[in-house]
Amino acid sequence: MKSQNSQNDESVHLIEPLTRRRFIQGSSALMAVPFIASKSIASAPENPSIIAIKTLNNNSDERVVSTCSSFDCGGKCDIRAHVKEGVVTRISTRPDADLDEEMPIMRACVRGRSYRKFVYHPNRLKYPMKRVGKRGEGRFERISWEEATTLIADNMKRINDQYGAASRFVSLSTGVTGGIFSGANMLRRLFNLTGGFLENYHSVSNGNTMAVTPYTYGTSASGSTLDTLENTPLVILWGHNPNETIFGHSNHYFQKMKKNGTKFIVVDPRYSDTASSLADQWIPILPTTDNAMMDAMMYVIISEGLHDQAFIDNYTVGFDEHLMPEGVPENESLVAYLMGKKDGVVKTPEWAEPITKVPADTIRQLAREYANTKPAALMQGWGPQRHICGERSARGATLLATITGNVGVKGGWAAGYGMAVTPDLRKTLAGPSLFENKVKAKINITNWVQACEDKNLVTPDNGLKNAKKLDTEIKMIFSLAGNYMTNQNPDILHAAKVLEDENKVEFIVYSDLYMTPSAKYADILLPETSFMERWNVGGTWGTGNYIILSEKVIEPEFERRSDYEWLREVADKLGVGEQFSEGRTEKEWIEHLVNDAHEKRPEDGIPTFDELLVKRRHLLKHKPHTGHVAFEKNINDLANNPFETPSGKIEIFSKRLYERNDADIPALSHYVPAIEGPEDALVTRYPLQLITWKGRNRANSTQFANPWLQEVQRQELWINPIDAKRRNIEDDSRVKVSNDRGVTMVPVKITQRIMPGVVALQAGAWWQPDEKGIDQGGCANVLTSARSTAMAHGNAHQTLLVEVSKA
Ligand SMILES: Nc1nc2c(c(=O)[nH]1)N[C@H]1C(S)=C(S)[C@@H](COP(=O)(O)OP(=O)(O)OC[C@H]3O[C@@H](n4cnc5c(=O)[nH]c(N)nc54)[C@H](O)[C@@H]3O)O[C@H]1N2
Ligand SMILES: Nc1nc2c(c(=O)[nH]1)N[C@H]1C(S)=C(S)[C@@H](COP(=O)(O)OP(=O)(O)OC[C@H]3O[C@@H](n4cnc5c(=O)[nH]c(N)nc54)[C@H](O)[C@@H]3O)O[C@H]1N2
Ligand code: SF4
Ligand SMILES: [Mo]
Repeated sequence: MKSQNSQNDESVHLIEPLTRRRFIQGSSALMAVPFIASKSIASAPENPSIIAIKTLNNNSDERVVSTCSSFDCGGKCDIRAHVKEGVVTRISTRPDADLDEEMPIMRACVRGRSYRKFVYHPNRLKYPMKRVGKRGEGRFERISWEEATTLIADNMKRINDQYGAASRFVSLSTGVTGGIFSGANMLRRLFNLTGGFLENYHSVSNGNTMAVTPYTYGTSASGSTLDTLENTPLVILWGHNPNETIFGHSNHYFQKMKKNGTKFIVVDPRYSDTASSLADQWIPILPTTDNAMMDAMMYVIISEGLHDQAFIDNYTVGFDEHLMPEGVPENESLVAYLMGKKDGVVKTPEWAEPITKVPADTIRQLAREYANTKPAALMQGWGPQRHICGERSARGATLLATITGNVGVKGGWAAGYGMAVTPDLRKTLAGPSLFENKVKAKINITNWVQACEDKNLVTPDNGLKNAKKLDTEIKMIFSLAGNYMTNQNPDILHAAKVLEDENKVEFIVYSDLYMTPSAKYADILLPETSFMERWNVGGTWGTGNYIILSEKVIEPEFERRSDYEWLREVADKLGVGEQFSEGRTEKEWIEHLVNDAHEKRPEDGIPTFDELLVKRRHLLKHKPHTGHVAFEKNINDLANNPFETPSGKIEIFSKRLYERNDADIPALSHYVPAIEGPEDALVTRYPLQLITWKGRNRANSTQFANPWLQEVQRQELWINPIDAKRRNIEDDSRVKVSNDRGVTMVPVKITQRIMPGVVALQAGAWWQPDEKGIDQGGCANVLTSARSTAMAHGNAHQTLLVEVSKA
């Protein structure tokens, strides 16, 4: 292990006071950020060079602490924090000596390498604060923790008494979801101890595909462990960019496969980093038209006899008239649809070409290649399912995998949701400790603004579960480690307007490390510790197979406290302190949760806390380690292992969806033009489709303010040279991107990496409204729509039309 802290590494910035001062005063990137309140209140009194002096004085030996972050970042890496005299001076990552063939490399990405700047940023919140201006203005004053926790406890009680427990809401917060312990979950526990709260469901990340994949396979766990792809000759990455999204370390496996000769094809409107590093072929496609290409591919495969008839006969329903479920009239099968038996339209590549802008010959070639290569893996990312038609495209690919016999076969891939059966440790470890919620009604996360606005806007038809109506509006919001009240939510301007009205939501508590755009809507703003200042256990994404200790590295500075710590005080004030904490510190809770899972679920191979801490160097594999092929059991012995669908088979045609009779979620997944897609009449006013992607320099909006990461990739609008020329737009100039919902101003990058007709912004840039309310930060969510998907009622951030003009 290296222990030398060389002069030329990144810590130079920290130990050289001049550089540091220059960075604080002169960084234009930071100046652009709305730090109105934090400038004077949160940062001013402290001398930022304290850290610098501490670092300069040190002669003592360096300590290297193994840890990991708890962000929802796609991975979970082995981070080594180099600590001298209580200060992190450098970050390194998993050394060669620790590599393990059965595991991904888990080396820090560029964000991980920059964690130190996230933790030691002068603009980090330092003290609890209380709003003084109008809500949303961002004016705060410093208060004591005693005042903060008293105000919180009093309001929790008052609002409960006045409006009922269902008026209390926990906002989406993924900032601390990669760990088994989080403030948001402990808040749920406290709410449940004092009457309950309004829970939400639906993952904004993957909820649409999670909801629809079971209509094909009976379950959403359609993924295999990635090691099983080792000898796969062909991988099609469909709207999938693991080079940037990490995605359970997929890229680790893909790069190895690439070296061994696997061919990669990427279908994406953008020439993504994954396309540039992996792809033998890039197929650009207009967003929301994926199903048209899938339909045409299936047409080619079936009309040329390349489908796997034996597989179809044995394992599926709905392929043709012989394989239809009872009680469905003629011409509803897949073959009937593709041959145009009902609508007279044969779904040829020539039919799909003008819709998708993919040349017919390319569609034909891809269809033949996919069907002729055995096995082949068509793997979907989640960008396409975050569209209004996301349920259709997620299920569409499962039909392609099915008719080519790539399901349940080593080296194939079932498409759809794509995570393996690996238990989600983050949930299962935290789950049992939450107590029962007495409020049974649940809203979809997409309903939260409506539920603040007017309780009657939320109905069973648009997402309400377990109740016919809501009894009350949301009157109190806690957001602990999320930026979803504004920034990450679609149609920000509408959400902000609702939040500004203090007669609607009466009390908002927000904890973060930074004065984010959502923080400005807080009534009480709390400075949380970072993952380096507390204990946790990180769990990797669903294709991974390990948990990793997130060891506390440094002591918190200023008045920063973990959410759990202040929640304990609130619990005391509400008279439930002992039940809430059971006398445990945060670390003791984590020990308890891990040891409990170790005892109660021996089949998962979860270690004890001690093993994690000492014996096996902070990191442990759990089952299934490797070798899991989704649906292999069902395919090997269907009689004893039927699929969990009503028919017990793979459902190409879903009778359940047929009976639902909703044109937006048809029984056979197929192309339906999307609202605000390229066939919408709105294109006459807003001719460009805008998509967002998850870029390498932040996890959603987390680390947006990290100056090192701002240098990695600036926020800019990608536009094709053809579209730029039509608008007389010059490279690097500022442009205005607009639609009826909002406007954002951003520099432009003219590039062939985006296809004509489509523009793209990286997701997660901070919303930075100027005096006139016009965003100057290139934040896509001032433009996105809060429309929700047909069945899951899920978010559809990706589907929208805009126009771009010179600023
Ligand atoms: N670096 C980084 N990694 C992350 C995150 C991050 O913010 N930054 N966030 C994490 C989180 S929370 C999540 S949920 C995952 C998300 O992972 P994904 O949802 O898979 O990531 P996205 O970038 O949204 O989408 C993947 C690709 O889909 C493409 N795409 C968009 N629309 C369409 C379409 O209509 N058709 C096709 N074929 N392609 C389309 C985009 O151009 C993009 O390259 O990533 C995780 N990993
Ligand atoms: N246009 C568009 N919008 C999207 C998406 C998209 O692709 N396009 N993706 C969607 C998806 S998949 C997701 S998951 C959501 C994510 O939306 P959010 O859940 O809001 O995630 P972040 O934006 O990362 O915000 C997390 C916040 O937690 C803070 N934080 C980090 N660590 C800590 C900590 O230890 N304690 C506390 N208290 N705070 C901490 C960070 O500073 C950050 O402000 O966004 C969604 N929004
Ligand atoms: S941000 Fe995620 S992927 Fe990057 S180093 Fe941290 S844990 Fe790993
Ligand atoms: Mo996500």
